[in-house]
Amino acid sequence: EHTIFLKDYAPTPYFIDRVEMEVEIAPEKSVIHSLLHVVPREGTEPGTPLVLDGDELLLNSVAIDGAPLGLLAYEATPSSLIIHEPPLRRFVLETTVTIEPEKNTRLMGFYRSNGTWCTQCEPEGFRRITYYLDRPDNLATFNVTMIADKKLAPVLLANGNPVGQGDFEDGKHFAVWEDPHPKPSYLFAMVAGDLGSIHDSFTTSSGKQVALAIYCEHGKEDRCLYAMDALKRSMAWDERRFGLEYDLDVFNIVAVSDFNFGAMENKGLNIFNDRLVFAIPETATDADYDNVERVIAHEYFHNWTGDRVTCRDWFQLCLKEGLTVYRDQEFSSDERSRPVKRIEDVRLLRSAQFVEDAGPLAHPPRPDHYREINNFYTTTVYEKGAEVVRMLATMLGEAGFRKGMDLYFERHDGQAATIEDFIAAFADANQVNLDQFIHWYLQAGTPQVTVSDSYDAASQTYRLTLEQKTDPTPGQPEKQAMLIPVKFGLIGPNGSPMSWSKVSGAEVKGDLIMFDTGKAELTFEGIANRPVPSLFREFSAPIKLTTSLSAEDQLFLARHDSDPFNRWQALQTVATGILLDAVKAGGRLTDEGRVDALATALGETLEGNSGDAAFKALTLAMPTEDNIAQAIGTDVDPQAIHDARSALRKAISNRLHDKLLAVYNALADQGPFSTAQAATQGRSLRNACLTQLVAGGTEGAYSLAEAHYRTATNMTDRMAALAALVHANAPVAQALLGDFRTLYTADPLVLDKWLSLSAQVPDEATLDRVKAILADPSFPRNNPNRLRSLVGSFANANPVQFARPDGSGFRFVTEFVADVDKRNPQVAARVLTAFRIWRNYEPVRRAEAESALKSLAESGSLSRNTADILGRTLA
Ligand code: BAL
Ligand code: ZN
Repeated sequence: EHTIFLKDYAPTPYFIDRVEMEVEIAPEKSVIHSLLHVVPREGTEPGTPLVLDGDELLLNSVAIDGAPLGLLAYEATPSSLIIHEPPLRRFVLETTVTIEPEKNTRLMGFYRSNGTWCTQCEPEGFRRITYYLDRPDNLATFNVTMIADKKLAPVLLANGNPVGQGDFEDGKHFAVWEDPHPKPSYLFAMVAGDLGSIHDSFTTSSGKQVALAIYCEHGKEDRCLYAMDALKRSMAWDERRFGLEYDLDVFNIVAVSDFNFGAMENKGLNIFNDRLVFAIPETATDADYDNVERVIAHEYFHNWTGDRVTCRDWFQLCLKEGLTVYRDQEFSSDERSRPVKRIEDVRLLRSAQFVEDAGPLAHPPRPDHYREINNFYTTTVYEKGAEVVRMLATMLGEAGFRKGMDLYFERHDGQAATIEDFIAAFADANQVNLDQFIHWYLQAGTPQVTVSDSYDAASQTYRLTLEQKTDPTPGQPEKQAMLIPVKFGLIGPNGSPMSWSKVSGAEVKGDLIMFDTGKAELTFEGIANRPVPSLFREFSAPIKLTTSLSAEDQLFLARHDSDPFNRWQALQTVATGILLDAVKAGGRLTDEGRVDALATALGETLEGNSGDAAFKALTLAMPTEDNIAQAIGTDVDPQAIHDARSALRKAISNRLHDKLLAVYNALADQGPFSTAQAATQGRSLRNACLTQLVAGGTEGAYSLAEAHYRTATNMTDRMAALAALVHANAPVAQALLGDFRTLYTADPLVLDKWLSLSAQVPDEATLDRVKAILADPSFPRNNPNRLRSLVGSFANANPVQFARPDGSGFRFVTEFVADVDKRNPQVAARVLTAFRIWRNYEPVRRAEAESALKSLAESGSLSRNTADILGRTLA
């Protein structure tokens, strides 16, 4: 039912190349008057109807070239406006509709957030504003006149450049915006409201002045300064790295408090969830600052990868998203520590995308069918999409990658393109064949690479055998071998790199093995001693690696590998081995010797010079409970995992106590707050030491953390202490949570941190506390950030309480989904994805999860969003 297939793609018989809109904004009702300049496509037969999309629109009038249409000439259905026999020449279709932004709780189309009128049109929201060809392959220029009460909405913004404004006598005023760049409707935006703002400017490399502004609720202007700084750095970076300049006179950003996405790249008018704009030390953590910088950059970079070159259809979503995530990752890497950024990105990939790829919601970065496109704004499209682009860059090198990007823009600027177009640009610019590579876009599932090796001293040869296999995923029982770039090195006994006289068995280009078959057996000649291989340096491909390396070899890599990612990875691998054995033993550590060896290596990293402070902080973080669950695969018992991980962290804490405390104390004097790298890294290492000390579970550590919380002068330190105590379920945690709530009641974004931590307490009482918070009449039931912070955190970040063996955690979440679905299907469907792991649980929890999901299915009419996720989850 209602499945859309890529193979059915066809251009529309008519297209719209110019839109003139007049929007009268008023409380309760807004009226949209649209002039659509329609052109029949060549070959369109006479009598072919023009079918426009519409959703929850009240149609007032329809005319063609100024002449009203008779009732028989058109038909308005709940989802469309059909013009039965339009002229077979260029004409202007004129419609007037009424909409009710105040009643729009889906937050799709034109809605009101905290008094401000704003839009969200991607992917299919524009049809909730006016009848239109609401699909990404229709590109038009837009002229928008906005009219509103000047007191209620002194600020009137739309896409493009401001070209007119004025006052009316009745207290209303107007503004006219012209966007000269043809764009699809999903990039349309309008904002009207009484907003504060900050202003700045940027001069492009060709000398053009761009006026920059960020708008927000009055009184929060100072919280936007960091975002403005990030914007200017992003603009400069895109010129430096890709030669891409901005192309309008103004660039506006608006922060709103009710928003389904993180942010939206509307042409010249980015609209943001305020949590990704606001950052001051008192309310934002360093992680929040990073996120603001990353998303400001991401949306800005879309101006070229998304807006100037857009997607032909929604199947191509990762054409703009994967590429733009890759670009924002590179920006952050250039601005900060590259190895640290890479480790953080891989952690996210593994904890979110690998899980998605291993479950019922698995899909390729470019899917070939969907029921509800909103459900494809996934970590696979975004993060795996970025990994695929990264592999291209790894194989082609920075110069080759740039050549491909340049050709892509040369060929497709102003067009709606496909993944094939994108890959062709890289293949043609570099004269390489990427036919096999494109399978990364078409095939779901995480390839598993298994490696074994042997060394023959007599012939001085070293053999490396690689095998790849990808498990079946929904709709894809058979998998092809992928082209996997393996960045590698061989390390000799003294820790230095080894070279070879000859290699055979697979194509090796410099430090890259092009592994493109099911199995490859490489032979390296001229190897004087047994080497330890370092494979997938920088995590050169999004795969799961199994090697036959011993814990000793891994610890050798942790000490000697020149690649920081693999030094970190080696420690994680050793820890994972210990944890898997501990889970088997019901949550107890079984091999104290290996724990000692791991602790020693961690201690060396902590005290040594082999990485910056943030790198050291990352090495101290043990694999997450989700990581362990994933490594186990089936019959998962989250309680045993939790116990095993707690035991390992405690053991490490005890063994490293003095070192951790010494580093903690040495970093005590932080000076005034700064976002400079040395300062943020210092905080991150100091807080990682504190967290690790708290994991030891001693009164002393709890007191230290409580003092850290109480004396903190910034949110990073305050949250770090509170989170450490919450995750340890320390007795003082509840009192401090209460204190935190009292301190920040008036600040919704900080309250989100409280909601999230309250939901993460690993304690039986948490579920009842979460229910009580949600039932409080003052809880903002329609704000996506609040709902996600509370229930999203419970479902995704409290594995033991979500998966309570009595099923009450599951039922709480499915009942929540059923309720929220009535108002905001996107939020409901997103929370429901927490069940994508349900089949991996041991039988008791599995049965409870299934029963909760089945009750949801029987609970009545669900939105298409939620029904789609539920159907696939249960399939
Ligand atoms: N396009 C939706 C928000 C983003 O990915 O930038
Ligand atoms: Zn994006």
